[in-house]
Amino acid sequence: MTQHDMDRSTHPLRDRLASLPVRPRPAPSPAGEVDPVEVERGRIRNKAAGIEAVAVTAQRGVEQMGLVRSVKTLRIINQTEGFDCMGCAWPDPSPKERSFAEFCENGAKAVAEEATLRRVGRDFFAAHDVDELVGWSDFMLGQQGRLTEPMVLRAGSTHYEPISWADAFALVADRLNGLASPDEAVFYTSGRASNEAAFVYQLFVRAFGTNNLPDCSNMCHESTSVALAETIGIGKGSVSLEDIHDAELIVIAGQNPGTNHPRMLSALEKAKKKGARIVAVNPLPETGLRGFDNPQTVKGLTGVGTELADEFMPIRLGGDLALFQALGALLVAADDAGRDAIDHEFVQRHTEGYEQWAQSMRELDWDLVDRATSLDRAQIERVAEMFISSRRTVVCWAMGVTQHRHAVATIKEITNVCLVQGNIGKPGAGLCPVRGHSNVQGDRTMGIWEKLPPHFGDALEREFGITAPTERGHDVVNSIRALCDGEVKVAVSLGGNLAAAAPDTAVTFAAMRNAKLNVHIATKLNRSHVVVGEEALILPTLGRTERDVQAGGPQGVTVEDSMSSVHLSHGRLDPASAQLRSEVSIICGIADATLKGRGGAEGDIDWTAMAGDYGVIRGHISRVVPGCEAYDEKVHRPGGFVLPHPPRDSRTFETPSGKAVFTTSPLEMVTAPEGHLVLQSLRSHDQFNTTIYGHDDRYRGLSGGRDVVMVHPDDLAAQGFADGDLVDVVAPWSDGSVRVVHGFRAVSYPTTRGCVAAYYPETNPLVALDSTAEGSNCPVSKAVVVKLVPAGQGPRHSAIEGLDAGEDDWKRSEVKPHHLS
Ligand SMILES: Nc1nc2c(c(=O)[nH]1)N[C@H]1C(S)=C(S)[C@@H](COP(=O)(O)OP(=O)(O)OC[C@H]3O[C@@H](n4cnc5c(=O)[nH]c(N)nc54)[C@H](O)[C@@H]3O)O[C@H]1N2
Ligand SMILES: Nc1nc2c(c(=O)[nH]1)N[C@H]1C(S)=C(S)[C@@H](COP(=O)(O)OP(=O)(O)OC[C@H]3O[C@@H](n4cnc5c(=O)[nH]c(N)nc54)[C@H](O)[C@@H]3O)O[C@H]1N2
Ligand SMILES: [Mo]
Repeated sequence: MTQHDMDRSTHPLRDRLASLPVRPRPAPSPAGEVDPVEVERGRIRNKAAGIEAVAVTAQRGVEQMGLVRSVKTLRIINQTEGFDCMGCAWPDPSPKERSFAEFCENGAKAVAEEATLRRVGRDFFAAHDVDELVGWSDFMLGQQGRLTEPMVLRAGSTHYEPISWADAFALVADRLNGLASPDEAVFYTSGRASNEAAFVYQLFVRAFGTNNLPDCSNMCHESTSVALAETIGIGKGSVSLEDIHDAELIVIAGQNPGTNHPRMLSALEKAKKKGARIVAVNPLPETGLRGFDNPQTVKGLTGVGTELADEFMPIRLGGDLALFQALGALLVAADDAGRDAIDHEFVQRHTEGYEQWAQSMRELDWDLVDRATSLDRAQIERVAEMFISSRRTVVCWAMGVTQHRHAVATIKEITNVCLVQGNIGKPGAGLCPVRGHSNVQGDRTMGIWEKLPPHFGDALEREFGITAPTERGHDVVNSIRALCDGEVKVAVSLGGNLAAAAPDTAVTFAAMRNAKLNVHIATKLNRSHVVVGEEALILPTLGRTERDVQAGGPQGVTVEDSMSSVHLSHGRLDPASAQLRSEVSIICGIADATLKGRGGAEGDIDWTAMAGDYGVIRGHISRVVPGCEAYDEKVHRPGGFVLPHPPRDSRTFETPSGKAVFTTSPLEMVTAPEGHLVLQSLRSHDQFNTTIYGHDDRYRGLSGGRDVVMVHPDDLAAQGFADGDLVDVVAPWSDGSVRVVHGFRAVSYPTTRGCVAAYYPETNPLVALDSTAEGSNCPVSKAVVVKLVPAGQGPRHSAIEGLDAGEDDWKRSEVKPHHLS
């Protein structure tokens, strides 16, 4: 076996690609020669945040926004009268408990990227053709600043040129209405879109006639949504911020909060001070998991912070399923031995399937556990004792759990372990999937989903008189497949950067270039805007920091955080350009142009009224979206409101049997043949997904570049490499294809043996499109079997049969932007 199984669909990737037209590759840009990075090594930090974080916040703010604007902007992040930080989905404390500065270093960087004073105008597009821009790094593209006016790339043209809004809408309408079927278009959403934008978008798409609504969630927490819906009847986490504060035991598996959810550290610190114990499960000793210097306290600023994790479990990639089975087995064994380890009353009243699960736990193969986790058995036993002695346990997880082939099974096992101790629907306990994008959960609540729930479709039909499509639409991976196949011809994106965020870069690029029309509603230039087919549009939009004034006056939008709390967000800054339109207004413009000529109910939808006053949209939301009754009134309450969550609120489980479900899953793990390693792709401290803020992964002590692979010193030695050697990273797949990225700096790093780490999106070319999680179709971004070979000795190109695949498409050249000194 060269790679653990790919999805053996009846239509494998190689057949699919054979039909793609071979397009000429763009010529390398003059700056396209990539110099290998010289990574500077610093100390791996013991503690997150502290005074250094304050300094970086100030520096990045001033670089992008200037001093006055920085102060003005940072002051209103996450305040009730200000805007919701777009840095992550971690909840805000209640209005009373909010500090003056309710944001973190990385939230401030996210804001600075949007509120930047840099601009991309028509001169920029006249000076640089699309093929040149493909060769620019993500960092370079993003650093150009905010988009300022609608731009079109006409068929056969090499440069984007200005277009009026009316002509842009007419063009989209014409191409959409010219399709043989509405299913020939896909409509992607990234999780920054507001609830109002998401609602009108999905309404338009369904009125148009398709459920092709892929979203970033398909690459993110989809495994969570699937596993929780099946076991507890709702695909969302069950804890509030207070539950974190009140927990006795908090487990953090597959998550790097110090970088990706820094405000979570304040909550952990609070819990810790109240006596909670914290267990971190991670192949990497991530900085925030160890200690925290709260920059909002004097102690924190002077470095007298809090030690966070009591146990750090250096697990092997993909080992969490085995770990949670082991914990379950130890709980069952303790109960069998007469100890008080299981909440039998809860199990009996509220669950089904316990006996079968408990029996499978008794039969657990401990040798497999050892191999799958590479953890010390004594440590697993210590942690099991922590579970037994805790009456209130919270388990948190993120991408280290969701982006594996057996992710759904792993999350079901986490659920089993919570259910067996009754750790759900009581204070201080529960399941805590930590979402990524600041409104990714809200977008799903508003109906952004390729699987339209029947009750939601019925409600749309009642409210608008339309006939909602019933077939399942395309998720992200299937959208890319359908684009390759030529079945989908128009790709619209509400935010995001699908071409860079999706797996299998060469395949994804080919898919995007096979489109007839790509439409991007975006704040900033990114790679997806230049990896396009025949025609393309860039429609520049207001960001969340900016004032949004419509016919009905100033507008606010609503968002939902990771803990189902919904609240208003008001932009306060002047728009980056007078030509910008809000997301809602752009979507309504497209919808109006596309549908208004139609007879029937979809021709009657009043898009102008919705665009003029978002209160009208909230009225529709209150009648369509479950749990959102009296929506407009409730979101205007200070701090907003919390959506219902039956398991959390009343231990009610809306499963077919009305009970929470114990599930049994076979123990799966990630194995690699001799001489191979397992690679995970993750985020540095200086990026937001595909938006690269800089090249300083400060907590990990790495700076100067991103083409880096972190390897255990013994693995480096075993493969004959020294710290700092240049390598090609080669991924052989079970269908015989080989994917490669070149010239990465191998650095010695304390990761679990056999496991290596490198940054996303630079390593997306290695992830095969068909390698997805069972049950959720989420790309397996955290387990790619690779071999490291000396730089220059790897294959020159990825060999994906049927595709003229070159790594040339993914240039990482670092050219200095003209207006940066
Ligand atoms: N500043 C900043 N904030 C962000 C983002 C950002 O890019 N920058 N992105 C946002 C988004 S969309 C998301 S989804 C979240 C992502 O938040 P995270 O999930 O924290 O993001 P990753 O960087 O992918 O980190 C995965 C973590 O899981 C660990 N891990 C990997 N594989 C395994 C495994 O098999 N088992 C275990 N136990 N651990 C594993 C990795 O070592 C790493 O610490 O953050 C959100 N917030
Ligand atoms: N290998 C690998 N791949 C991964 C992951 C991984 O860990 N490893 N993580 C996956 C995850 S968790 C996610 S969520 C996806 C992320 O996938 P996406 O959400 O598609 O990617 P982002 O980089 O967050 O999108 C950034 C772009 O959004 C646009 N934007 C920013 N703000 C706004 C706004 O307010 N409105 C609009 N309309 N546009 C805006 C800007 O143009 C910016 O360039 O990537 C996934 N891909
Ligand atoms: Mo995400």
